[in-house]
Amino acid sequence: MTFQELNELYHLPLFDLIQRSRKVHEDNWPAAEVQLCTLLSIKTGGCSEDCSYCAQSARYNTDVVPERLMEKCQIMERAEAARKSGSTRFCMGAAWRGVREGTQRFEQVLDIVRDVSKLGMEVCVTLGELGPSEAEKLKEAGVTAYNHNIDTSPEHYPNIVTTHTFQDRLNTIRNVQDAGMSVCCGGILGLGESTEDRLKMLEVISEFNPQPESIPINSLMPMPGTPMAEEQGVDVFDVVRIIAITRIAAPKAKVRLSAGRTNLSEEAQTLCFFAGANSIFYGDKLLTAKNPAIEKDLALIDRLGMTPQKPNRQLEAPGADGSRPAEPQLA
Ligand code: SAM
Ligand code: DTB
Ligand code: SF4
Repeated sequence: MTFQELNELYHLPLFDLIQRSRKVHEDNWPAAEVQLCTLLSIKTGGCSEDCSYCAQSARYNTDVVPERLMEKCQIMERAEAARKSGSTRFCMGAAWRGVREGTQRFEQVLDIVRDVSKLGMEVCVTLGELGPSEAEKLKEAGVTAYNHNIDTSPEHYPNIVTTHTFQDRLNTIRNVQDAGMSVCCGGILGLGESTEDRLKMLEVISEFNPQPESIPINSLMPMPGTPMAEEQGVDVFDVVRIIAITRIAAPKAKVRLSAGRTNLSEEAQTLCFFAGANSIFYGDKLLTAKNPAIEKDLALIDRLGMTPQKPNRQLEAPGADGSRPAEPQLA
């Protein structure tokens, strides 16, 4: 969708916008389903990058204690527990700039993915930058989706990160798509961006070809010690609006209400589901930050008469028609 179309949606009265997004949701998804995804930080902290929102960057003095890559047996325990608790997607995150073929750590990750993928859940990883061969190897090992967020607009990106570029992010996404993995790509609200930046981010994401299989919408969780520590929270109705617009712009993508749910009331989360969100991170921890308790989430889902979504390991990217999509490029 173009910026202009997104901007028109943004300026609709909230009820009109939600009415539209609800219709798109109902035409494309079972109305009351929510996907439960478990996150695990398999390599925490000590990252070389300077993403100014991130507690895991080695450049800032945060509460995060850097750790080595977790042992496979521990990861398997966590993955099995996630499956038992009803999760259908297991997402492993590493605080790395990226991974390179031939390195020991990449081989270790491939080995972990091979075993986790035997559990039958969707397997998502987020390891930073990938080249074409790394993407192919991950796909072969059993990764179903790769998470790589663009986080904000191309224009605002250099104010947030200086150690890699927005185009670097797009290149990785291209490599993931070419290797046949689904793309999970979204962003963060609350990085000091304007509404225009938020809509420009959605313009880029919705114009990927194929569109992402899932779009995480994070709200900044201000991390002590980072340059974003004092940022103001995002207005709840802005979160709802962005979710509704994302649903309209990418009808077949899962829209994931991601970081920041601990700051949203149950009523606000309900409005987000009504506006088009159909996936959450589930489990009391995100990567380093807090998330609502499992029992609370299950109780809310039950009270709303919603049901957890079944896993879909095929994960055809929305609109994939077999043709080679256009290169994502900065305008
Ligand atoms: N290093 C990899 C990368 O940058 O893609 C993977 C991990 S990184 C922590 C994954 C995503 O988490 C970021 O792109 C960002 O959207 C989100 N994130 C990180 N810190 C956050 C925070 N404090 N608040 C909200 N979202 C955050
Ligand atoms: C995404 O978009 N959000 C998740 C996942 N992808 C990897 C991460 C949220 C991280 C929140 C801050 C933290 O836990 O440190
Ligand atoms: Fe590193 Fe990813 Fe955090 Fe950036 S967002 S500092 S790349 S872990």
